[in-house]
Amino acid sequence: MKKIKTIARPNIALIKYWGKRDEKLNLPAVGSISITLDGISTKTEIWLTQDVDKFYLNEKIDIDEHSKIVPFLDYVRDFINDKVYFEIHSVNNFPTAAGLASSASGYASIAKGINQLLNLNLSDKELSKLARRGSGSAARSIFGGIVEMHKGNEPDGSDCYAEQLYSTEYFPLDVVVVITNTEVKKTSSRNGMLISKNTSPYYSNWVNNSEYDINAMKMALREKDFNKIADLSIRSCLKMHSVMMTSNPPLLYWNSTTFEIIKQIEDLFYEQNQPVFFTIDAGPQVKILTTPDYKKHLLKIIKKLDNIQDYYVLELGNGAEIIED
Ligand code: 2P0
Repeated sequence: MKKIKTIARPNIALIKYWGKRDEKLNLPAVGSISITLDGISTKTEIWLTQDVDKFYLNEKIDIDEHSKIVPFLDYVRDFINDKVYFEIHSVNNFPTAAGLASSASGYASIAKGINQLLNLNLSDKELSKLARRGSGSAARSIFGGIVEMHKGNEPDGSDCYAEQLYSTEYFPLDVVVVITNTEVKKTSSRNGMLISKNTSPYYSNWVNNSEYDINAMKMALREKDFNKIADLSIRSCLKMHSVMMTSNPPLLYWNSTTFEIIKQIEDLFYEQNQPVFFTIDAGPQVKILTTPDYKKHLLKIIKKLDNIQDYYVLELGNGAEIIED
């Protein structure tokens, strides 16, 4: 029996994705720019089985996860026009509640595995479109280093895909993920995006401004301008959270520790001109980015923080890969 093993890593967006232009095809309303991480990953084993899909996350059947993956596998069956079924075992080497999108590394590793298992010979661009069907952010985890997700304009999503802007070596960044709370979030990103689209008075501005943010970040990256990268990242994050907070019901993902850390990092960057910035996703964890030179100093600051539960020190990583036996 042919069995494929793959690995993919989570990513963190510097220019954020929040909102869809098409829920059914999972097409984002805005483009995004992310970095793929190293040090944490999802490993997936996948093979063909009979009559019914089986999905194990961390060696357990999870009803919620199973109900999310079956529509994705239905799409694969439509795509290849063949009634094949899959047994999939995905294992994360990081806690699911850590605020690091496990769906990104999960679906990227599964898409990579399906491509190999069924000899589809998809290019990475097509692979990112396939991964996007599982989770928007998964399209970005197909690639390593610094990645752009194109929102595209075509109704069928043919121009909606991710691509690598720069490899892992281009711009050395270190990432410290600070865990402030490990409870599962009340509102998933998928539901939250729909609530924001339908109710936030700021949503249309968020969508209309996104192209400017993408282009400004691409220029900052081209110029390797840390301060511009930092400022654009912080403001994209805060704009996204403004949309979340002004949704109805409000999507308040932060806690008081999240806010305390933001204040400290904001002060370090904007007042003390230190090379450090933050970004936050749909949860209370704070991702702090810095240069290799400043990392040691940053870790000293983090160790002094009250009320944090844990932290991970990570770097930029590669895209989805086949693991050879
Ligand atoms: C991002 N997030 O750009 C943003 C920031 C969360 C906040 O991409 O519905 O799990 O599967 O496409 O990919 C999380 O969204 O959502 C996400 P779906 P996904 O990283």
